[in-house]
Amino acid sequence: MSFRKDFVWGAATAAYQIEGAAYEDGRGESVWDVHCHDTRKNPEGKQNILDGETGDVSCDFYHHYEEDIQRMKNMGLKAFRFSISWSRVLPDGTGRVNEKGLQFYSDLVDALLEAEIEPWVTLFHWDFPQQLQIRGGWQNPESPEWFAEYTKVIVDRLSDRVSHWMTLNEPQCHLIIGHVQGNCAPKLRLTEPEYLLAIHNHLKAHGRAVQVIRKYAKKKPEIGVAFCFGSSVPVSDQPEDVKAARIATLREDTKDLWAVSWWLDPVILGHYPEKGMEAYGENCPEELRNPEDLKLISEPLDFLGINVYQSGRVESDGQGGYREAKNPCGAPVTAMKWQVTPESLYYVPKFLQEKYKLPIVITENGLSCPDWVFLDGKVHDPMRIDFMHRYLSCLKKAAEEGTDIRGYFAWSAIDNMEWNNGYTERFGLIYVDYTTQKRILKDSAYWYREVIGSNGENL
Ligand code: GCO
Repeated sequence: MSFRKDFVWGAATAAYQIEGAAYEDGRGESVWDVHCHDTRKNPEGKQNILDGETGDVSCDFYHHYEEDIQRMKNMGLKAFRFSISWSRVLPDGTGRVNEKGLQFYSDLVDALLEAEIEPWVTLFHWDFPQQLQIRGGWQNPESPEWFAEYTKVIVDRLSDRVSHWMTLNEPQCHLIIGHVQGNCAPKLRLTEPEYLLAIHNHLKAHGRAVQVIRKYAKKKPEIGVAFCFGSSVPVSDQPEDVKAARIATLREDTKDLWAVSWWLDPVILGHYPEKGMEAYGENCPEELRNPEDLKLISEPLDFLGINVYQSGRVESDGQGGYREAKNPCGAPVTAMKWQVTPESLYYVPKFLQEKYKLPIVITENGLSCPDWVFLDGKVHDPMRIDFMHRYLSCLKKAAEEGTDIRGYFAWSAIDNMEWNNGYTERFGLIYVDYTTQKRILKDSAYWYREVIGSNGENL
């Protein structure tokens, strides 16, 4: 037995990381354009983006999408997850629609369908319109309606052909790294309770987008979110260690906003974690207990998307709880020094489905490798093949044991701009020479084609 017959085999990208054409055809600036072009050094003497790079050109997907889709077809992809640049379609964030921007996404969807690749659309992948940021961004109570207006424009134009939607990508990263730690766009360092209110508005925006899609979609929609969060795997498959990893992954009694409960509990269960809110004491805004807000935030979903790359290792503390376990000396890590923990794709979907009861889609999984073009003109990436083989084997085991897993999207379809790391990290199944914009399918792309062709039987 393997994956379901209708298992979705895909690869994922995001608008700001791949499109380029940042100042072309009427696109408005996003907070990431501003972030990249702000070359002031921080107190540690570092610029925002490594090597002072920007997403102005990137891998120029905006002009290469037709040939790239042919490469994805050659790779055997069944689905392509991409995000829409809000400010390309609504340059000011609301009001005026940029027809050229909207036409680009309509043409992209047509080209995907022509290639028999299912479009999976992420409405928001961090590139918030700058004109809305200067109006307060997610701190502005109007922001959910801004997002609803944008969603309506997209649904009206694309929902006759698009039926798979993710409202947000990794709200945790966008809000925590971008609004609390101040390391990513829009580089805010909000304090309590401001950042909790920004999170609340962001999740209300998600709820409004779900309502708009449900009401106006021309094709029956499947709606989800692509979440990331801190997760844990057990050092052994002993029941007490597995229990420890489950508790560590599903933490509910913490202020730590990386805890999955701060995001999935309101969105799926209709309430924030009570003990987590208590940990904020009087700094926890009353809005987080507002029944109408929580009803909006928890509009029913069809699937739970999770971006899973690595997990912490935990063991039983011998008293029914958990303690962090030390990573084995010399344990394998990726080029970005992320731990290689294939068992994440066995345990994390399992733990989450036990609690949240939704079908699971792995909306991102992959690794950065120091890829280059070999003398034979090919890009050999055995580490990526081994990584994906291990992770997919664990996912397959979870599926065979009854976890309802609907699909897997490799991150990423194509080498792209890794946010503050610029172009130094290569996650793609397709290699990009950024000087010539030449593309080369890596060995892993051909390996993935075999996996897709056998629906995972050959894992
Ligand atoms: C994320 C984002 C992607 C990243 C990828 C590698 O998960 O952080 O969705 O945009 O590029 O995960 O870090």
